Amino acid sequence: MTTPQELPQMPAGFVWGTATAAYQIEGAAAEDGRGPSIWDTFCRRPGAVAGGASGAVACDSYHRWRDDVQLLDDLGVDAYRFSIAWPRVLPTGAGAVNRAGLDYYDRLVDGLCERGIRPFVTLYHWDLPQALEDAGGWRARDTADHFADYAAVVAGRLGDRVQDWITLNEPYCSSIVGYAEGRHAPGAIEGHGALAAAHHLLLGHGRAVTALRAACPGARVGITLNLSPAVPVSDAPVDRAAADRMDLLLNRQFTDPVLGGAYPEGFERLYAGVSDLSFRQAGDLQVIGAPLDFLGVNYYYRIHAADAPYDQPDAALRSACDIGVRSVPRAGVPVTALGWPIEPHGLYDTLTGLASRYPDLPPVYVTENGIAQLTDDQGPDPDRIRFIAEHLAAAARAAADAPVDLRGYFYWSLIDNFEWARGYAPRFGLVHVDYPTGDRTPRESFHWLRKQLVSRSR
Ligand code: GBH
Repeated sequence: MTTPQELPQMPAGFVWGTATAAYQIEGAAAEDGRGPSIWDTFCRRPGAVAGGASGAVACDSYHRWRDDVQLLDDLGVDAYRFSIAWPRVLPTGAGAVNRAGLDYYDRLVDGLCERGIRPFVTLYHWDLPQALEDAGGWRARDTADHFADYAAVVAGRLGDRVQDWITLNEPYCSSIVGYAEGRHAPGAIEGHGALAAAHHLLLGHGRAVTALRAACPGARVGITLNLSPAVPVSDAPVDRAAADRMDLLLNRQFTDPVLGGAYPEGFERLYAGVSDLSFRQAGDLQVIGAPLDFLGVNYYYRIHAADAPYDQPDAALRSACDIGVRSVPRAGVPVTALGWPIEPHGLYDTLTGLASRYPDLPPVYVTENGIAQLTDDQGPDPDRIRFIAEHLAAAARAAADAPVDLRGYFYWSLIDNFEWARGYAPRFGLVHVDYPTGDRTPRESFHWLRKQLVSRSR
């Protein structure tokens, strides 16, 4: 039976959408001149991805994008957030443009516009061209310049129809998970390199903001950050301090430079010995802190943080994620099939917290929020319906209680897809995808959301 949840009334003009990312849905990894990305390489590393899976075929959206557009139209959303694969546009990351790669996004954007669906384009959702990684990847300052050049190329082609641009998706993941935890591509475990990567990602973001505005007058430019409130597991001062370190690593390391033009207080202390921070240059923070048209927030869960011994007591050998904190399960908190705590109030705290920390907070979109199931079925998904309704309600409360100009919500994801290191088992979709046929079947949550959306006009 359907759970009777309903969505809260949102202000006129509120944007309803769904989100995906290139490597997770497109497939066609070697087609029409696409170059290899760090994820193609990482997926070949034994043990890196569950079941030895890769995005080589994924949902085959490169060929089946019309099906995706049809689903969006059926669902009745206002907008679709998708990402562009940098190695389709510039196979080696810089230099010659691959027209055929751009043509794909051109067709997709036309398809969306024909149905009145507003494209929100993410320029970087983790798929760095392998050739740039071979030259140092995000550890190298040049990569920030190449990123801005790539942004200009894309905006030059799509900027007549795309106004809403997201430079980066979750630079935390690209830097810390990719270069410090090693659980994402390129799979490095470093201190200095990971912090340099984070800085160069932000620098690339700032340079791309300028490039996008130059190539596309009228562009609205933002960045998407994954934010998770870090709460201490106890009142003990050591746990409070641990939660604060986690908040710094996960949230403030990114929000303070982007929204406040400064690195957070305590940053140098936290990484003393891990990195000399020599990658920072005068003027960088002005570039990184360029005023934005909006902030994208991806919210999935809260972190329950406990003090823990460092994995590597010698600071010089520590990776950038080794900050003496463990994320621990909390008794009584319901979790998703992936074990992620379900705490809609964490979205409330995230949004109200942004408003109180940043007086000039730009308009905000929730650019991702979603729940996975591990079962491969098309049956009823009441947990997903409840998850969406409760998170929307929390977001609406935050917008009512705090000066947060909340403009929209994108559910992750439209369709089941390649869930990075976890392969294809976690399914986040409103729509079930059958592998390997690629057949798409809307779930009950899709029909529920559709019913909620038809009642309001576009
Ligand atoms: C988003 O990241 C991504 O933007 C999107 O591509 C992805 O499909 C979606 O989430 C769902 O995961 O595996 O338990 O060790 C969200 C931030 C940070 C959440 C890394 C998962 C690893 C937790 N992610 N984190 S776990």
